[in-house]
Amino acid sequence: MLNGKKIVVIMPAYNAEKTLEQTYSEICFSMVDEVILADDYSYDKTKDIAKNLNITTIQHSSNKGYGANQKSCYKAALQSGADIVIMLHPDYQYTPKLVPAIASMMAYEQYDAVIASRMLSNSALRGGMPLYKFVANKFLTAFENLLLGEKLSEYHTGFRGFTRKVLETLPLEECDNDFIFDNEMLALIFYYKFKVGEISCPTKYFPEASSINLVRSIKYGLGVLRVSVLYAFAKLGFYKSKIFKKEAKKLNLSEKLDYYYKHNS
Ligand SMILES: Nc1nc2c(ncn2[C@@H]2O[C@H](COP(=O)(O)OP(=O)(O)O)[C@@H](O)[C@H]2O)c(=O)[nH]1
Ligand SMILES: [Mg+2]
Repeated sequence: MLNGKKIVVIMPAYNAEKTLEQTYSEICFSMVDEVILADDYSYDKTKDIAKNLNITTIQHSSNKGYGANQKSCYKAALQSGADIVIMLHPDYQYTPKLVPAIASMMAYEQYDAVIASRMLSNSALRGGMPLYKFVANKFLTAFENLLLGEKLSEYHTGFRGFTRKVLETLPLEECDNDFIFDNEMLALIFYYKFKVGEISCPTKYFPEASSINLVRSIKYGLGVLRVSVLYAFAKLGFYKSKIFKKEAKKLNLSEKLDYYYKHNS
């Protein structure tokens, strides 16, 4: 709990047996109330390790993808009464020690969503990020900032936090079931005018960590270009793609009016 808010850490996991325990052991349990892991039909011992650690575990009966895995996590977190949800990859590439920093930015109501950026402190290359990923990250970030009219240091980190309101409002079920889910979610957060904060975060690339390969990275990069262009189209009123078409969910009347005026002023 922090400032009366229930803090839940979610872990979308796939073959994370080598790194899960280390990641879990560094979570600050004086603040974090619950950890929920969704196992996307791993072929290693991820789910057994999660159960031994007493982590609330959701088991997919087939491999559904990284986005689908996150959807399962967010649904479970909302059902368990989370006020703030922080996604932490179980591959130990992001330090769990920054969970409290991320949580506090939302628990004290300064931001609706927070990303832990590897690019703010210029430490990504020192942490072992491959040069091609670094250059692609810079290029895609510049492109997306331009088309969204925002100013983030990156859109591609896997360490992020959201308030309950964000998760209840976004039409996440419309989003991709694979890796582009992350980018669609951030675009939607801006589309719905939520406030996004950033903190700097070290990253480490090491053999046991999971990292998408070149082919999947290219697919992801093209997806980011597509999401950015579709965002601009939706904003300009040319064309509303599936994720931008849906009205905000679960808003009460005053919130709906607020939303309407923000989008029509
Ligand atoms: N469901 C699912 N999850 C995956 C897959 N590949 C990786 N993951 C999980 O998603 C997280 C992010 O993927 P990762 O490969 O680490 O990406 P990167 O480090 O951001 O390049 C990891 O911590 C994995 O547990 C996959 O094919 N399916
Ligand atoms: Mg990784």
